[in-house]
Amino acid sequence: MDDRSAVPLLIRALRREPVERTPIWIMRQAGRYLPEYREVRREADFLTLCRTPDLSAKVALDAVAALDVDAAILFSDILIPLQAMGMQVAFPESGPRIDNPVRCARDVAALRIPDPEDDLGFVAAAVRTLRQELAPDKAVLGFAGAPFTAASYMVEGRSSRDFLLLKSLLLQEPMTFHRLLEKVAEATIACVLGQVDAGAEAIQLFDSWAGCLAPDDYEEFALRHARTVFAALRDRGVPSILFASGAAGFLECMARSGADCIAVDWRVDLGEAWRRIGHDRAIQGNLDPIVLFGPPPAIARRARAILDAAQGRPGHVFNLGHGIHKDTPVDHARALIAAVKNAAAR
Ligand code: 1CP
Repeated sequence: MDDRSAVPLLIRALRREPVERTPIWIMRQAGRYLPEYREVRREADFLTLCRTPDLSAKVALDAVAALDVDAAILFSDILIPLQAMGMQVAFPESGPRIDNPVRCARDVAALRIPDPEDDLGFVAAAVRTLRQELAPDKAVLGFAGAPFTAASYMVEGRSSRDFLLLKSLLLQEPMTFHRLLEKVAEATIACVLGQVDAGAEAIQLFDSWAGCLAPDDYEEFALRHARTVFAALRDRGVPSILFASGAAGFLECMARSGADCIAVDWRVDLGEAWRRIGHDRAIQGNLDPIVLFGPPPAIARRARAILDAAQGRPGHVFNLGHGIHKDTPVDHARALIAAVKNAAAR
């Protein structure tokens, strides 16, 4: 096979094929810790960046150039599709905010299902540019929020510590809450299939806040609706990744999501997590992002420990256990990537 027709390393690993080395990418790899990103942000606010395909593709490609990771991830946000559903989303310095949160059945009924071309054409255009510009051995990753995490922003209107409004709705009006999640799942399917049609070769769903749920509630309210999305991706034959943070209490449940790969954080040992998930699924993770604030030899040692826990089994994708911190020294991120790549040569 020549280079052009080669399947990217990350995609082969997600299919659990034996690979020459463990692929690596970094959650939130395009962001404020990169000088190239800060440069672009001086000229454009965050929403403009997301809605302008050339700028979105540029910052995603800049991150790949700066780090030499094995994938570019679409530069967008999990709140962008919510805007297309009718939510008023703003991204001030203090973090994202929704000014018309969902609080009752009437609010749920008013939500629209976006059309991937009419409402999110700028996303498709960014993905197409990424696939054109990126080296063929590197993968283009699309993403969306998992329905539960997307709904958590829709109900709370911002990020939350205790998810009081969200859990109150879940407890007081479970049918309304399910209806909301069904609609978000439907919108998410439109959104990720739009990305696939534009050239995304794998899709990750971020269930960043699912760790606030008890295992039974995770199964009923988060897993059920994530499954709907993964079933739609399965029909397209596109490998999928499910990330949740703080998920040690329900890893076995995540393994039943229909995702090909489960992404875990650092609060669980990778070897143990993989046994619980089952070796018939790929696994992604799981370095604590704050380890990148330590000295490079310590970063390499901890990366090695994670590779050892994976035991060279096919299906491990190296990543952090959550998004990279905005104050991370870029050299330390590079040291991690070098350590993971060089491990294969050992
Ligand atoms: O320039 C800026 O100041 C904006 C900061 C920023 C960036 C760079 C936001 C606001 N979003 C993003 C991009 C982003 N968000 C990407 C693409 C970049 C990449 O990965 O290279 C992705 C995949 C996301 C996904 C995302 N957005 C998640 C899931 C990942 C996670 O870390 O858990 C979540 C929870 C969000 C919401 C959001 N958007 C922005 C911020 C600061 C946040 C988190 C706020 C919070 O804690 O609630």
